[in-house]
Amino acid sequence: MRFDVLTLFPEIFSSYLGQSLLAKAIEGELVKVYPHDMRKWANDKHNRVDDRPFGGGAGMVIRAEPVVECVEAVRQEGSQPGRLIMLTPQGRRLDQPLVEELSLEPRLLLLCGRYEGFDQRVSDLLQPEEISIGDYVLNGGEVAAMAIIDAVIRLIPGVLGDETSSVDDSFSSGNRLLEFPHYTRPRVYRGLAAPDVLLSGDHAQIAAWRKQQSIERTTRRRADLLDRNAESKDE
Ligand code: 6GU
Repeated sequence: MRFDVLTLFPEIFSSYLGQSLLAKAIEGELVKVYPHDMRKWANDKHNRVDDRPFGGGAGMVIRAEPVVECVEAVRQEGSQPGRLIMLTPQGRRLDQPLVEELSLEPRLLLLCGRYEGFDQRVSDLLQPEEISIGDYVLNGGEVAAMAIIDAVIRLIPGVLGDETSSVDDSFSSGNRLLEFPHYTRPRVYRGLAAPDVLLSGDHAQIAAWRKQQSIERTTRRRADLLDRNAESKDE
């Protein structure tokens, strides 16, 4: 799978890309991530990527030209145009079903904004899909782009060490419950014992205990997920 990240701060991605899980996937050619500096496409006489908003007001607006030209040039590079995503707090909220859908794509182009946002004509001309990672405001789309890459690549077969380890994930379409608690050695730590059932060797009992813990946790912390499960079963 190929990711092209269009940004004004490509260096933000370098330490993330060197991180072990991702580095291995990149080395094995399962995943390719290419940051592109949109500043290179700012071809007016001052090489400006941003400018003051028409109509006045605080902050700066990213000019349409470097963004549109950069997207067009980067699209030419690959064998397919890819799915174009703009990271913006105004977008559709990212969730695990959307992550699963994105993981089936051969190529994603992630457009990261800064400042007050893009000139509206970027959206008018390119018609990107707009995605947000939650109801809070980040200084730019870069952290959101990394969240998407991180969530998507762990679903690509061969990227996670254990092929099945994303199947039990909270929020995946097969499991809309929060994960159950995990324990490892020692059996007793500072007077706190791991539950006996986990050491019983009885796999049916263990599965039942985990399911019950998941339901309890979800009820206490995220009752909204149970409502959503009920809705999706009604469909
Ligand atoms: Cl995608 N961008 C910005 N700037 N803030 C956000 C976001 C994206 N998602 C949540 N907050």
